[in-house]
Amino acid sequence: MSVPRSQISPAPDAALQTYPFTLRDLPYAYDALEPHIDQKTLQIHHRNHHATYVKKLNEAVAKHADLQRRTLAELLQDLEKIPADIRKAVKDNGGGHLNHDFFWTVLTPRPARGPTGALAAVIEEEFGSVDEFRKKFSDAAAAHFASGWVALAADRHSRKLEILDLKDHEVVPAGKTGLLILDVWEHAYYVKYQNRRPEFIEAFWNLVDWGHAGELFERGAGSRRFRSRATRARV
Ligand code: MN3
Repeated sequence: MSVPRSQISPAPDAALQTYPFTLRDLPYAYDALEPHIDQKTLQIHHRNHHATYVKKLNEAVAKHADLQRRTLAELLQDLEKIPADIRKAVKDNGGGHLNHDFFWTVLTPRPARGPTGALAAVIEEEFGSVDEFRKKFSDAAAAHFASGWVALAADRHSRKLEILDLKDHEVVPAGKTGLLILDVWEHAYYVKYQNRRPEFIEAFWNLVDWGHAGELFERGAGSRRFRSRATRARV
């Protein structure tokens, strides 16, 4: 099941990839997130689970040449336009590829203590405090039934932050910018934590790359509008 090293290559953000989709190397070593995420789990998660989603996505899109120039984001945005014979495969494996590619960048061996700048201001405004936000996000992750993801996203229309509960490999919908995402499939934690998902969620907070989340917010969420609202609220 494991992927030969040669098939792992640098590639653009999965959302921008077109067929054939590729598995990016992790931006850190497999043991770099110890003790919070153990080496064995991370290796299996990336080189077996994530790699399999990429492989199955490629197998599906290989059958339809007309889809091969579309980016992964485009394929997932318009699932009704995907031929019925591969729609579920694209949804599940494309979503799996996109979410994992995002998840790896949410984690870092050298985390900051918390958010700063505009993102910190908006989190404080919407949730009361960063601790309150963490508690809400953790509760959503612990309560998620069966396999899925929990994400923090900025809605570009309502200009609100939202905690999203995503089933299976549902992705952050168009119109929202994902800032954080947490994998709560059992394969993400079972080797080390078994059924103790809340311990894994606590460990996650020791690895969050808040700098990256802040950049995503600045770049993608119309943060000027968010910021002006946060500034007004403080005056
Ligand atoms: Mn996973």
